[in-house]
Amino acid sequence: MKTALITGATSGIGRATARYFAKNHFRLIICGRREERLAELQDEFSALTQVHTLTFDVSNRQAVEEAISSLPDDFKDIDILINNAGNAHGLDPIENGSTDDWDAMLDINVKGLLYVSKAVIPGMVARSHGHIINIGSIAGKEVYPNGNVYCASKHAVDALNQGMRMDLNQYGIRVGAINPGLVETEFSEVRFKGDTERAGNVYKGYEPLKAEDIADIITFVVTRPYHVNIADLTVLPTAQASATMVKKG
Ligand code: NDP
Ligand code: 8X3
Repeated sequence: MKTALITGATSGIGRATARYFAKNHFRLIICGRREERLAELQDEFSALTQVHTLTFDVSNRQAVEEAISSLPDDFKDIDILINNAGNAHGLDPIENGSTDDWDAMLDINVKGLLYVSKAVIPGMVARSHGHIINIGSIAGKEVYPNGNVYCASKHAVDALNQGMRMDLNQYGIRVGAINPGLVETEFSEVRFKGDTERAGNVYKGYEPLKAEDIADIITFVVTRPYHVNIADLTVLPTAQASATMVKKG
């Protein structure tokens, strides 16, 4: 049985991926800050597989180290790491951007991904086996107006995905990125700080991706034979041609 650790499993892409993995009977370590949601998911999945929950903020280095080192023996050997936790905070021109928003995006999307990877990679290296999937974005391939720091954080994920793949190549560890376009999740609610009307408008007038679409692809990627590494995949709704071009109506 494979063991998978998913960050950001309480919502959106991470939660949908956890559901797909549970159906595939992967042993699951589900992570997030919202403990009640993790408990609900543990109940939901426990008939299908073994589940362990870890409640921590990925941007808190000490909390990350303590959480990963607290894993019970059955869950310690992580085969698959899904670096998914992340969000956008704000959508403002650079001259008006909030430094708190900038800190949050860089601390969570970049440093958080690094802290979790740092805690998990040594076990993969010791076993010469493992698969890391970094959730990037179309925003890591292109920059769009007012996306400045979020785009920078996802460009950093793109660079780290390439760097990790090179450095871990000698250990036979697979590393790849999935870069979604517009997916209807809690992402825009977080970006617009709870303004549900503005968030809802992001997904109106066309058919956005669903979290399950990405989860299905992640499940495909992790179930390829071990010599196959899907290194970098961009997935857009059919209505979306680029970060800034969406056919509506
Ligand atoms: P959601 O807001 O639905 O989910 C985000 C998840 O990240 C939640 O489970 C949240 O858990 C977790 N998270 C956020 N901050 C932290 C933190 N500081 N510590 C621990 N966990 C955290 O958004 P998505 O599912 O859409 O986003 C998942 C990933 O996909 C992100 O990396 C995002 O950038 C990326 N993405 C999303 C796209 C979209 O259009 N939706 C497109 C391209 C990429 P909790 O709040 O419980 O901590
Ligand atoms: C999320 C997609 O286009 O809102 O990464 O940046 S976008």
